Amino acid sequence: MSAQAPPLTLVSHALCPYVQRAAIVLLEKGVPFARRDVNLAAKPAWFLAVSPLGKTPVLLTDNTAVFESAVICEYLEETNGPPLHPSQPLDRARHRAWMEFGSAMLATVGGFYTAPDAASLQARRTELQQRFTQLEAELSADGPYFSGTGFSMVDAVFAPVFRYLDAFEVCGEAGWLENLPRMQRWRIALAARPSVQQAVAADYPQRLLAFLRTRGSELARRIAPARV
Ligand SMILES: N[C@@H](CCC(=O)N[C@@H](CS)C(=O)NCC(=O)O)C(=O)O
Repeated sequence: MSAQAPPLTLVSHALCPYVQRAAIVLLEKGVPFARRDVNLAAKPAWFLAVSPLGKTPVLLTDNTAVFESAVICEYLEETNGPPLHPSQPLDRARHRAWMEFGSAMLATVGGFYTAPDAASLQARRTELQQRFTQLEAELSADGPYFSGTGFSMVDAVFAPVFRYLDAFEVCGEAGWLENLPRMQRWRIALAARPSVQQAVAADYPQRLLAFLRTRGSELARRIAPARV
C-alpha cells in the first residue's frame, strides 16, 4: 500500500444496502477510505479469503478483515468520532434493536422484489407497510431523524431502505408512506444528507432498476421496458 493510500478499504458491491450503511458511517465520521467493488456473481479468490460468508461489506484494515456491516459500524464508532450512538446504554440498546429491525426489513424488501406472483408481491408489500407503521410510532416527534435533529447510526441503516422505495415507485408501486408524516419527513431528510448521497455511485438508480428488471419476478414484469 502506497503512503497516500487510505488505511481502510471498504470491499463493496454497487447495489448492496449493507455496504451503504458502512459507507455512510465512514462518511459521517470523515474517515478516509477506498472502495473495492466485487462481482458477487463470480466471487474472486481474494474476496473469499477476507469474507468468510462470501458477503459484502468487508472493511480491510492494515492487518484485519472485519466482516458484517453492524460489526463494521460498531468498530468505526469505537475508533472514530463524532459519536453516532446515544450516550446512554438503554438508548444505545434501543437504537441497536431498531438497526436489527432495519436488517429484517431488508429481507422483506428482497422478498418483495423477487415475489413470483401478484399475491406474494401484495403480501410482502403489506408486511413492509406494517413495518413502516411500526417505525412511524418510534420516530421522534421533533424529527427529522430517528431521534430528532441529530443523525445517528440507526439513520444510516434506513437510508438504503428508502432508496428501494424510490426504485419501486418508478416501477409503479407507489404510496408507501401515506398517512405516515414522520416517515415522509425522515425519508426526505435522509435523501438530502451528503453522506447518504455519496454512499452510492451516480448511476445507482439506473443500475438498481436494471437489477430489479432481471429478477424474473412479478415486479420485474411490471417495469416498463422504456425505463431501463
Ligand atoms: N449480515 C450481512 C449481510 C450482507 C449481505 O447480505 N450482503 C449481500 C450483498 S447486499 C451479499 O454479499 N450477498 C452475496 C451472497 O450472499 O452470496 C451484513 O450485515 O453485512
